[in-house]
Amino acid sequence: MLSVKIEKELNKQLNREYFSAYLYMSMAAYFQSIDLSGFERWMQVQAKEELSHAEKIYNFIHERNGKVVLEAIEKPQTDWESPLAAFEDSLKHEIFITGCINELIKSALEEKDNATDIFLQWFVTEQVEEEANATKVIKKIKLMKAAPGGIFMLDKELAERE
Ligand code: OFO
Repeated sequence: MLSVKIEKELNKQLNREYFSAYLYMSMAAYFQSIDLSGFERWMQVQAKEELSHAEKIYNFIHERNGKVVLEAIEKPQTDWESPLAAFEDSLKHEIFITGCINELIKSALEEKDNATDIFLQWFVTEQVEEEANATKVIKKIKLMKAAPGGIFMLDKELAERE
């Protein structure tokens, strides 16, 4: 059974995961608007991953006899000055999410809620991958800055994300 505090914090994290999906769909729409369909595809796949994160938390709250409470999802930013700026924001967001997961684990340990602690370990590993994925694209954008046409090659590569 979840404590009131952990139930509340898990619901907050649930909202953040839905916001993450919303943010990445907004980035996808930005890439669509500048005709970079590979970048758009990458962000759409990312948004779907975020929905799967939300689903995991949604199910866990119920499994632990808690109540899922959906709050309003904040409006995400809608434009970026460049593909690099969008990916830098995505990395910043992932670092923020990593911090939230760490805080949640701290609370779970304070409440002696081992089940929540163990559940959240999956997210700890996932966040390493999420930060690495954004970092990889940022590095590539920076590397190809001097190469004309490089952005289109990267667009092709990002289109292949499953
Ligand atoms: Fe991007 O990992 Fe969930 O929010």
